[in-house]
Amino acid sequence: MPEVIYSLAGKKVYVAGHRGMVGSAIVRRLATEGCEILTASRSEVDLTRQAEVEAWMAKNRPDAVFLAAAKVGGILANDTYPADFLYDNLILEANIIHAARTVGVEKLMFLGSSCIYPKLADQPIVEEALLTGPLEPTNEWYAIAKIAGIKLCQAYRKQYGSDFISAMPTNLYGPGDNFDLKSSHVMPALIRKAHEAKVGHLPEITIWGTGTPRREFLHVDDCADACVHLMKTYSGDTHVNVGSGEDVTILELTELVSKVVGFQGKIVHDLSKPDGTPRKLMSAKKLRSLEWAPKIKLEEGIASAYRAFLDGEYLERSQGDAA
Ligand code: GFB
Repeated sequence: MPEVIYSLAGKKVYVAGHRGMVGSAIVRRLATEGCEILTASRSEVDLTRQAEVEAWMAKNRPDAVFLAAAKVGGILANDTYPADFLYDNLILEANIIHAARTVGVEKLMFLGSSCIYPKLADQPIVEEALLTGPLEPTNEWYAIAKIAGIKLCQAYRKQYGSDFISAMPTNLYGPGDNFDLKSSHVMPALIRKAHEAKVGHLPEITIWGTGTPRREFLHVDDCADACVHLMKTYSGDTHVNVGSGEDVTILELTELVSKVVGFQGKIVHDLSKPDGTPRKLMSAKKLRSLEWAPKIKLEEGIASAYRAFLDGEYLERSQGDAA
């Protein structure tokens, strides 16, 4: 473990987006840090309303903030609701980051996404590849909002000396995921499709696109562990990639999910749906140099996500919600 430069013990730590998959995993992970965890429901504070965010922050005065609130969704939701993905994410991150500086938050972590990188970036993608080429069109709206979040942290660090850092997780999955087939990411969609085909004795499942795109997956509990680790041990201008360092094709993933779920039928393709970016494997070098590595292997993680699905521990949303 590298030197702890910011201990969370005894601190008031606000997790924005605590009902989402990532925020709830961070709340679970923080339980052993000896801190007081602050959360706020949507009825208490609407994060898209500046005055409400400022009033809540002034009243509660957190010492540290994990900014895990976001409008999120899979490839189709991103492509269908560009205004929501751009506006909601820009406004909520600007509100929280600005208010955090105003009330003197000591440390803030902004969470982004691997889609911030150029569509055709060299693989594995290093942090320095940011803003070196055009984005993937299906999610450029979300990506622009997330790039703005990184820039806000850098700008407040430069102008005010605020210790605001950014982490960029890869494609995440796990308990608390969105299993709505129109708006979800690929992992929960495949778990649901394979399960429903198995119990319904259907001969096949349909996946979107060609199955050739490659994606990197990380269990959300590993992601939360990495975020807490970075919060305690990292301070710097540059965002940090948070991934597993390994990727698979969507077809390989479908086969693995089918194996875990116990579905033995055929896999067919809906080619009217987009493939998205061909590959986005992030370099794990920076995070490894900070002495963090994931613990949950893909097959084991899928099994735990499937158990959570069977237990009904999932959120179903119409267009995606807090990350
Ligand atoms: O996870 P996903 O929706 O998002 O899709 P992205 C990944 C790949 O899986 C794409 C394919 O090539 C999809 O075409 N796929 C196959 C499916 N079957 C399905 C299915 O039933 N549902 C879904 N959703 N996909 C998102 C971005 O990109 O990743 C966000 O749009 C964000 O902005 C997120 O960055 C992490 O990996 O393509």
